[in-house]
This record gives sequence, C-alpha cells and structure tokens, in this order.
Amino acid sequence: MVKAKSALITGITGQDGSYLAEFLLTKNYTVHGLIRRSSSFNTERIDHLYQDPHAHDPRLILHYGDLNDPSSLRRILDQTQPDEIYNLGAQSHVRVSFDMPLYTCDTDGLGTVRLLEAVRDFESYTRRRIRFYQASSSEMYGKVVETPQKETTPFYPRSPYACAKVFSHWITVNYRESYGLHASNGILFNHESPRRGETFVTRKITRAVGRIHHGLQKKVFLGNLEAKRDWGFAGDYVQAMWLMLQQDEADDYVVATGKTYSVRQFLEEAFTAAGLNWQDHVEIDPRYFRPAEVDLLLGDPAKAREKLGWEPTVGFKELVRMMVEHDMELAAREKTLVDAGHQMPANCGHDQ
Ligand code: NAP
Ligand code: G4F
Repeated sequence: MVKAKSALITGITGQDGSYLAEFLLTKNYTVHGLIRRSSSFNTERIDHLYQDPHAHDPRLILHYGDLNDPSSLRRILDQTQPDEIYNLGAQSHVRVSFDMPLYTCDTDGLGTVRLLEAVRDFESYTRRRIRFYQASSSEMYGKVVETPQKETTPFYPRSPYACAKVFSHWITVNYRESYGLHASNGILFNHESPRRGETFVTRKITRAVGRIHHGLQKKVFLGNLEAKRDWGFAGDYVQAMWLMLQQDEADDYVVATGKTYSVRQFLEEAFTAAGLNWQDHVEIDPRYFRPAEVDLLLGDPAKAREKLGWEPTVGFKELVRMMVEHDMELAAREKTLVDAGHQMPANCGHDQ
C-alpha cells in the first residue's frame, strides 16, 4: 500500500494556507501547520476543518512556531518529518512593509533561509528528501522591465516586501543548485477570495460594498485607483503550488491569469454588482499611497500551463461576484447584530 504523504504549511492561518490545507486533505495528506501564538484567535480560516471535536480530522495538526525562531522550525521538522513543505508564512502587506522594513525582511527574507537550512540539515542526517515550495511574488517585478512578465523577466522590486521576496526567491534557487534540494518558486500574481485579508484592496472594496448596501458604512477611503493587477482566485493558485512539487525536477513558475485590470475597474465591477454607484462612496486618502508604487502587473502563465497543465478556472467578473456575494451575506449578519444593539467592530483607522 502507498503511504499517505505529509506536508508542512507555514502560514496555514492565512488565505492561501487555508485553501492549500483543504486541498491537501482532499488528496489524503496529513497536514501539519505552523501557527504563531497570538493574544487573540487567529485560526478563523481553518476552524471549519476542526468544527466538531468528535469528527476532528486527525490529519490536520497544528504546531506553535515562527519563521523568526529557527529552533522551532528544526523541532517541527523533526517531529513531523514532512514529504513536502509549503513556505507561505510572511508579513505579506506591501504598504505595511514600508512601516516595518526590518521585521518584513527578517520574516520574508531570512525566515526562508532559516527554513531551508533546517531542511538541508534534516536531509543530511535522516537521508530523507523533502520537496520545498517558496511563495515568490509578482511584486518582485515591481517597476516592470517587460510586459507580460514571465519567469525570465528581470526583477525590479519597489518595496521592502518585494526586496525580501527577491532574496527568498534567489536563496531558494541557490539551495537547489548548491545542495540539490527539490526547491521550487511559485511566482504568483495577485490572488483573492472571500478569505482575503480585509486590508488588501479587493477585500477592502467588497467589504465596503456589503456594509454600504446594508447601511453600516457610507464611504470607503482608498489610495491609487490606477494601479493594474492580474487578479486570480486563490483556490486555483494553491493547486499550482501542489503541482510544482509533483514534478520530477524542481523549477520556477509564473502563476497568473494573463489579464490585467485597474483598481478603478474592480471598484466599478464590485459596486455595480450590488446596484451601487462607486463614485458616491469612494474618497481618495493620500494615507494609502505608497512611497513607491507598482503600476502594472500582467503575468504570462504559459510555462505553468504547458509543464504543469495548470489553468485558472475563475475569471475577473466571477471573482468579484464571489467576493461581493460573500461580503453581502457577512454584512447582513453584522446588520442583525447591530440591530440587536451590538457595536460594529472598529479597526482604529489602521485599514491599510
Ligand atoms: P496572508 O493571508 O497574509 O497570510 C500570511 C500567513 O503568514 C499567516 O498565516 C500569518 O500568520 C503567517 N505569518 C506571518 N508572519 C509569520 C512568521 N513570522 N512566522 C510564521 N508565520 C507567519 O497571506 P496570503 O495571501 O495567504 O499569501 C501567502 C504567501 O504568498 C505569503 O508569503 C505572500 O507573501 C505570498 N504571496 C501572496 C500573493 C497574494 O496575492 N495573496 C501573491 C504572491 C505571493 P498569522 O495568521 O498569525 O498572522
Ligand atoms: O491589494 P494590495 O494591497 O496588493 P499588492 O500591493 O499588489 O500586494 C499583494 O499582491 C502581491 C502579489 O503581486 C503579494 F505578493 C502581496 O503579498 C499582496 O498579497 O494593493 C493593490 C493595489 C496597489 O497598487 C495599491 O496601491 O491597490 C492599490 N490601492 C489603492 N487603494 C490600495 C488601496 N491598496 C490597499 N491595500 N489599500 C487601499 O486602500
């Protein structure tokens, strides 16, 4: 009988980590997740995988650790002995990386080499092999030197976040070439979902649409509406991660839809879906401008299509509709609570 595989996911509490955990469980993996200790609950996106303690799926196991704590990484590798590692953990907000450059570089840059070192040592003393996935980003193309962007397009990072991701990208290539690690980079373009963090622009917009529709909010404050992004659906993108680790040879792949839209177009689509006019509700707040902006991202996913057989299944309009529908329902539930006398949760103005 073939032994079921096991995987370790850093960043399992994030958008991608939750979709990937679900996907790997359907593939019969044992899934280990690294989670950080937090003073408030941070497992909301994976709680449904735990719901009933009696039906608790023992194939999902969480471990406390941190990419900034190398001893925790080594201990978790020893305990879990994974066949595959997906390194999704990161301070993933570009705007915030300008406020916290050292922390971002430590986690998103050095965190990767800490994990790779742990893998290298683990392989040398156990003689077992681990396949490694690194969450690289289209943000690395920054001030783009070529459009569409592909695997061979040079990087021109425009933020501390992107600089850290470029470091992680190349250190992953370096460990592959130096030590023969099966280590791949997925250069993923923006991908969204109803589980997207609420401070990223797409979710900030769809949350606002839901709340405005239900009378819980009047305005949404945004920055640069002209930036263009190649937006796909996160559920599709985690499948590309998995496909990369099923290849005999490790390699680097662009994962994108091959279409680009502006923030303004996203706004129009989202407000129209709720029968609203975005001009009535949007105000520009310079607080959301970035010291250096990435104006245009458009990926060429030809290599992923040809070598991995990967295709996106959700287009732009469908993605926007999915997010708006979800956030309309969420706002309806909030409205019920507000009507019953509960307070709307405040974000203290830190909605980057
Ligand atoms: P996300 O929702 O922000 O999730 C980030 C995850 O990283 C969370 O689970 C977070 O834990 C964890 N984390 C943060 N700092 C950590 C640390 N020091 N040690 C361990 N874990 C830590 O991000 P995402 O959208 O799922 O993205 C997943 C990865 O892909 C990230 O590396 C991101 O940079 C990259 N990426 C994302 C996109 C995109 O469009 N979504 C595109 C390209 C690349 P807490 O829950 O405790 O905060
Ligand atoms: O949604 P965003 O914050 O995503 P961004 O900066 O493209 O980064 C995301 O995608 C990357 C892949 O390319 C990931 F690596 C990264 O981890 C993250 O997931 O901003 C998108 C655009 C930007 O041009 C920004 O200036 O929207 C513009 N924008 C306009 N108003 C805003 C806002 N962004 C945010 N977050 N908040 C605003 O109010």
